[in-house]
Amino acid sequence: TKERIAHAGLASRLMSAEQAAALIEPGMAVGMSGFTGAGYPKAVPQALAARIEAARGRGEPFAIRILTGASTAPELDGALARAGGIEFRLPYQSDPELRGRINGGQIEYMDVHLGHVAQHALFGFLGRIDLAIVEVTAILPDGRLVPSTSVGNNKTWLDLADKVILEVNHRQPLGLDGMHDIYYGTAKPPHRKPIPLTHPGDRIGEPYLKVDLDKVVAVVESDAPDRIGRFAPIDEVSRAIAGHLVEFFRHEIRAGRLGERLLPLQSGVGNIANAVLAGLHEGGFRGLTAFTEVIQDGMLELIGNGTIEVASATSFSLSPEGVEEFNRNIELYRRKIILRPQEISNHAELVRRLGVIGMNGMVEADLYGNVNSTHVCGTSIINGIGGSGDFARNGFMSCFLSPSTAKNGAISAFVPMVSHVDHTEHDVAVLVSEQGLADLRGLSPKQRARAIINHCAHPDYRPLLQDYFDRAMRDSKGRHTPHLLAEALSWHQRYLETGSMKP
Ligand code: 0RQ
Repeated sequence: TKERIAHAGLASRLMSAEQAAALIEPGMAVGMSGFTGAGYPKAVPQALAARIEAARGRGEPFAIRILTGASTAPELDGALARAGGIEFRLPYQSDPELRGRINGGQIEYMDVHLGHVAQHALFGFLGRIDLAIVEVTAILPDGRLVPSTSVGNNKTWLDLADKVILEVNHRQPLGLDGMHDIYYGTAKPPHRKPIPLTHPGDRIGEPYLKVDLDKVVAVVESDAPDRIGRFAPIDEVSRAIAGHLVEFFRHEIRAGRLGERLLPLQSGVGNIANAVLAGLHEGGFRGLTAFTEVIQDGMLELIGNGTIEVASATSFSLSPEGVEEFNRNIELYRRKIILRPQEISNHAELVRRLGVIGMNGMVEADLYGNVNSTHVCGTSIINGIGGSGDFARNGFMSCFLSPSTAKNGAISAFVPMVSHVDHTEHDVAVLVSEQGLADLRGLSPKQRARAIINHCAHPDYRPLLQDYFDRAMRDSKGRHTPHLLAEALSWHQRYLETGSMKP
């Protein structure tokens, strides 16, 4: 305990998770640590869920507002959603219990660009923040905090919250000390200055988080691993998508639009992102950089084998094997990985300056290149927009990737009109499915439609899309972005009614 909590004043505020949870009141807005299942508080939220369940048992309503970095885990989102303890939640989430209640209409959920959360909190757009609950690796003798496996919005929650609860997790390796770069130079307009970062490997801040010690009302110890999931082995479809993208990068190098080392890469979450990273190694790329949000297993491998020289992110999302590998070679990874606040990892200014190549998954795209990253049939959210919009709008080039069909072919990922828009046609440069790649740069809407039908759509749906497009060209009032409005969402309606988009 002395090694992890070296500040005497804070050590004197040590208490149990139950005692700390008793400090939380109904209706509070609580900023919590956590990003893609890493670095979230593990003890206090569960104790709070028990307290909420007991209150509800007595017929007393008890729910709070929860703001995080991104997705957390069953011990936080899952436990509190199940207890009925969440009245409002932002931003990205991925817990099945929470998702079910959001889509059931019981929980208000606000989906926000991950790069916007900290500044919207600072501007006062999100209201008052009563409490921060932040996991840390250790507390130094002077009270500064060694961050955990994610940084997320922790700096902002610690700065803005009235009170702070710190969870010191003994399971997080002390070797994390020195891996973080916390930039304290962000301000409110009109007092902003350029952010002095010109390379993904630059360090522009300090390794530790700061907190006003008078605000810390509790220090709690925990000893539990992050939520760790397994990645599916790379299948044929993911391999094909990765193959098309790598071939496209080679083509761009030959055309002189990209150099041999490409530009800093951002890659999203999930199996396809992992496959693309593996594809880059097999494609012979070396000395690349990443300016991204999440370090997955694939990224560790690329750092290990020299494909990636340096990676900037805000969080880890590793499998059990990934965690073992990380702990085994933490000295190497500390030199190659920099974890930053998400307001920096996803900052429009930096993504644009560095010329980041964005590569993200999507739910569906339409004929004209609008992309839906979040909703099934326009009404049920999957996870949230995450950082995809920060990179799509501001990057050098934005690529969206998806198998051409979902649910065993019952759903086409390429539809006449998307049922929800996250990324407009203006923010989408390249679409990739296992069928091929549509390069939409410099094309008008009708030219984009032809490229998407011919290169991305599944052969089962290609004639249907072509037929829709031909009839829209004939019957649409306007011929700039031709549509048959009464029919544009009929594929989704058919899926809801019959279980398939096929007629
Ligand atoms: O559901 O498992 O129940 O079958 O969506 O789809 O194909 O496994 O793909 O894991 O890459 O996720 C868009 C969700 C894709 C993800 C999304 C169903 C499909 C399956 C998952 P099942 P896959 P992926 C940086 C960037 C937004 C955030 C982001 C995502 C499930 O990429 O959340 O980009 N992106 N962040 O069956 C109905 C369709 C569907 C569909 C797929 N057209 N209709 N269901 N599915 N397409 C990281 C962060 O920001 C943190």
